[in-house]
Amino acid sequence: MKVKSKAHFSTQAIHAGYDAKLNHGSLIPPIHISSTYAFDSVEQGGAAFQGENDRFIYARLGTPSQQMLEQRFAQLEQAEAALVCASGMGAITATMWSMVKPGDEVIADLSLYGCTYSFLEHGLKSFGIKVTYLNLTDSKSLADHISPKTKLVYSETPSNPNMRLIDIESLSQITQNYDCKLMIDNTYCTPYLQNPLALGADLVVHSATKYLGGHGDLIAGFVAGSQEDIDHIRMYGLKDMTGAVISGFDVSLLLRGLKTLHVRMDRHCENAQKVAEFLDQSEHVKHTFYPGLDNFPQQALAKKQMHNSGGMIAFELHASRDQAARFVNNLKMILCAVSLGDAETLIQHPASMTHSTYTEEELLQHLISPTLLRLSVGLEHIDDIIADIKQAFQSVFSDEDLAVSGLAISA
Ligand code: 4LM
Repeated sequence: MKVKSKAHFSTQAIHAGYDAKLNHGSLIPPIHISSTYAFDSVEQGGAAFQGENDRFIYARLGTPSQQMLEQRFAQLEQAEAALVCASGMGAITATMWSMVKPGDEVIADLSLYGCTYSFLEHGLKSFGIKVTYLNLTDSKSLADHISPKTKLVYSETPSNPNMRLIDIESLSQITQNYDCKLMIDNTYCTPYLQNPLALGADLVVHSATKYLGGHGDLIAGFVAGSQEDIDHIRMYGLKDMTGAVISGFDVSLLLRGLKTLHVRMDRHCENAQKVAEFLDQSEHVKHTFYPGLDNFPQQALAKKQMHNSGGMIAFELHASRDQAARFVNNLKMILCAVSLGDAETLIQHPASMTHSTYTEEELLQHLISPTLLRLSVGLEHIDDIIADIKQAFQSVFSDEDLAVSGLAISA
């Protein structure tokens, strides 16, 4: 079946870019693992290198498997083109290296995934690129700061780990007046819940390791945008600067994951809403950050730019850092692990784990609370997820602990 781009999301996720009839009727696309591709002649090979024909050349420049996945993903992200990479960091670094040169400025939001922050701080900066962190939840801060030297504005939304939202449309109204790209990390939402390009962003990146793959069995990334930008990132950032090329086997796993993205995301959202409501009402929880809660400070923006609230929750307990760690250690079904978007519910302590690339001082400057916990709500039965959290509360918040912390509730 040939799928038109106006087909529904779920139909595209299953069919776009592939025609079984052209592949011996094979329902599942073949996996291409060849590293190199033979030509009929030197002349044909030379023309391929000049971009004068569409022959495959070498797997670092693309394979039939990658091409098919990229076409499918471009449709899902409502992009002209997409590029698949060996990891989310591969996609982010291949894109950034392609877009900036010494003397340029990158403006990034304050709160970023730890390795992205580390790349900006220890990678780009050491190559003579100025990096400025602004609180981009306030788009005026961008308007006040942006200059002709600013070539890239970068943000996650929601941000990892603290669930701050960035108004993509407002930022794009500012960046479009400059020779500057707006690049959004859409990992937390996936194209099922948020479409940054339709809101005015120029480039969207993903860790496909998370919800897109969805089963914790692959590492991959995507960047999507205009054909011109993606061609440039492929031929420069990916081919020459990072070489972060995905294997054919992982392409196949990622195609399998994408087929069920819409079904999984619906359940992630449903479960996360219930877990967030439970946490929000618990006497042991100081703050719950989840866009689907009425007390979420940016709920209006969430409703404007997200189609649902997602599967990620951040929360802080009425507890010391040690007690928070004991709470995590006392969970029985929920696993203490980094990564997110898997079928399994995962919890972690960003300050010690995913965001340990920030110093203690930087965590505070970048609005990442050292006692924050991050929960990736999985696909288990909701009652089992909540029961596990309840029993861990009980084992940590014994009467004795509450008395010591001064939080004992009088009967
Ligand atoms: C984690 N995250 O948070 P690869 N962008 C965002 C991310 O959360 C991540 C990446 C990019 C976590 C990994 C351990 C918003 C990763 C980087 O890990 O390179 O696919 O993606 O737990």
